[in-house]
Amino acid sequence: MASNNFIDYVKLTCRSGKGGAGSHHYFRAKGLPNGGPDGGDGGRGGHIILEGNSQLWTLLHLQYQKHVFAKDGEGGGENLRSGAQGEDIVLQVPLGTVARDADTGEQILEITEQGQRLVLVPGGRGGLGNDHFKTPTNQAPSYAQPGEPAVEALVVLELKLLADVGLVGFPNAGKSTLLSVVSAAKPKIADYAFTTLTPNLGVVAYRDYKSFVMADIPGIIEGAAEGRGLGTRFLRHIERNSMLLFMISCDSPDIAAEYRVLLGELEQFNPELLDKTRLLAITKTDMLDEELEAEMKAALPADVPPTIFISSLTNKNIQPLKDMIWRALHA
Ligand SMILES: Nc1nc2c(ncn2[C@@H]2O[C@H](COP(=O)(O)OP(=O)(O)OP(=O)(O)O)[C@@H](O)[C@H]2O)c(=O)[nH]1
Ligand SMILES: [Mg+2]
Repeated sequence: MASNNFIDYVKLTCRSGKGGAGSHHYFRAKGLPNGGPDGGDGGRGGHIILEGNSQLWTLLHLQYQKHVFAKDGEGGGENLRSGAQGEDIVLQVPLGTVARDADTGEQILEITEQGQRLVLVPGGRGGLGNDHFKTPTNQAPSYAQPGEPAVEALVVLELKLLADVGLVGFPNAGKSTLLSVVSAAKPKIADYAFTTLTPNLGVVAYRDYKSFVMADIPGIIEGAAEGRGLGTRFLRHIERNSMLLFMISCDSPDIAAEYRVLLGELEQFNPELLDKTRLLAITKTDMLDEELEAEMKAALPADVPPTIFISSLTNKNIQPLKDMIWRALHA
């Protein structure tokens, strides 16, 4: 099976660093056997930090990093020397990453901006050395604080909005071909059903340095909700897309019927998918002459979404399609 470059969910076992202990040392020098307390503070344990990186689009790079352990802080020393801080771990994540407690599902934080750094799991604070505890009546406290313990957490990272537009269509409709034409993505393309086995993502450059993200998913067939074909599991990948582009080949025997089958399968998977804005692209129209295309346009029923006739092969109407998508995304 093709490797999956579409990781939008990872579970990490995290442990921050424990705080270093405060020292309970006494100053000693020749001729001064009973000096005052001079124990330094312990260093803070390492945090686990998330940092927003706008160059990342998935959580793929964290897929195999199941354990994330930061370093402990060092203990305080004599002569008021503070212990070194445990090194923080900084994980780069795409914008739109949400971190949740894996057990309760509660949201811990969300990364929304480039360079934004938030502490996911705080390191334990270092303990205070005995110097802090001297009082008028006790000039030689033997007490120093221990460091705070490390924090362990099972954390889920999820991408909230992975792509702006999801492609929906029967196998062979030309979904992957469109993605390969409008983005730098190189999905597998072939003239048999179920070429795409796992979703592909592409960044579509739009006029004046703008962009949107397109998700190409496996083809859907009638009965997919009951497990036919590749089933509908992968539809979860388009649940968070802002809009859906339906794609139907112009050689479909019945465009309206094909559209209704797709809609029905989506609805069975999750009725909320039908709340999204829909557009329809009739594909491979390089195979049509003008007369036939006009006839097909006229025959489209009123209940299909706004429709455009495209060809990825000849680039026909690809820019107008991008314009339609952009307008739908920013309506
Ligand atoms: N003539 C013509 N053929 C096209 C066009 N777009 C795609 N095709 C062909 O249609 C076949 C299927 O294309 P894919 O992009 O793999 O289709 P898909 O929808 O991704 O299919 P699955 O991954 O199986 O769901 C390939 O042989 C493509 O070369 C087009 O605009 N014109
Ligand atoms: Mg495909």
